Amino acid sequence: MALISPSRRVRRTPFSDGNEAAGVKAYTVYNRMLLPTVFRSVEEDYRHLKDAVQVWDVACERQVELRGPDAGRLMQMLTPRDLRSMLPGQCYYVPIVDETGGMLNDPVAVKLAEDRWWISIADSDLLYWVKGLAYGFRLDVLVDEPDVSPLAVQGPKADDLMARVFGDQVRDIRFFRFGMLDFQGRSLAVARSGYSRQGGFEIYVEGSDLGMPLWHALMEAGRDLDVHAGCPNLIERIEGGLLSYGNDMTDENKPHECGLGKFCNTQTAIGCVGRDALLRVAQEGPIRQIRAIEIHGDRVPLCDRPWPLMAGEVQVGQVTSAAWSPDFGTNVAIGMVRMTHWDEGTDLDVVLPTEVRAAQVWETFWV
Ligand code: THG
Repeated sequence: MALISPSRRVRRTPFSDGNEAAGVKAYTVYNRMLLPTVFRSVEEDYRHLKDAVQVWDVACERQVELRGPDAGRLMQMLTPRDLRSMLPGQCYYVPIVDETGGMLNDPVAVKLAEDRWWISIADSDLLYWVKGLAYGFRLDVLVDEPDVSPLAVQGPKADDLMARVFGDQVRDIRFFRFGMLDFQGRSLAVARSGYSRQGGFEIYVEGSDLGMPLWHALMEAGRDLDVHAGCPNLIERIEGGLLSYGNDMTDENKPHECGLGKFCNTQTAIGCVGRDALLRVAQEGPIRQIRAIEIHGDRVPLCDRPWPLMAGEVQVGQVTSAAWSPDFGTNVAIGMVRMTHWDEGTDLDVVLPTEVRAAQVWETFWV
């Protein structure tokens, strides 16, 4: 593909200079912001992520901040996950749904205090929906996008690298919890989370001015750990079954179709605007669902449009993410499959742009 033309509409991040110095080879656009996709090659980046430690510019995971007495009430209006037992210091992966139960986003909610939340969004304009609800319901809450840019540290050596920069307290942070840790006299939320299965942290960098100082501190502290700039890796995230909003699901899908039923408490999530719409699917279950798909044969191309999944002449689903996995020696993929064909081991055909391939449905991902 051709290059992306730089312009004001495609926002740079506080770490873009670091990516460029590290030799970023390709970007995508996410929340109207640059997101690196390749440094050395997708496969070299994959190997290095699984063996060492990487620093990822995920500033494009923008925050929608809710501040004020009605912040908690507004947050519960957005999601069918029951938030009543969530404490400050916790992060929750939360489906966000509209009044029809359709998925608008699948962010990480960060509870800073009873009256202050961040919604760390995937790629959709959630800010306008949240502002609309706050205004329409006359809620006592401020909604905006603060100057907060997540920087992820991912890989098996992430704990060691982070301890060198933030101290040994990082080792005590539990999964999907955060602590407030000091960097250059400023207090930053540091969570054990991230868009990989290799383990690691996300630093919510508050203040763009801190971006490059923190980037350099991590790179220098990790020299002997073979730290390198990286980015969410297509192969690794498909193996791990991490979904990509806009690719693997859209507002046409209910959370249960996305395998996110475990993050829905539709009976008790009182106040969620999509609650009534979701009650039926919560009771009866979905009629199509996300599945791990193995595509036989040699390396498939990048999936930039849905690839039909066929049972003979009948379309029974689609593949929306796919990549060659060096570790599993096959093509790993994510698809949405109709109930009649979603059982483990079902043989299907997948229609690639230039050929038809044999494919197989799996109940679990490659983890
Ligand atoms: N971190 C933060 N913000 C984000 C992402 C992130 N915003 C965009 C995007 N990623 C949102 N999507 C996801 C998808 C999956 C997960 C997190 C965000 C994830 N899921 C685990 C799972 O499904 O097993 C853990 C869920 C859990 O147990 O609660 O981590 O990565 N800040």
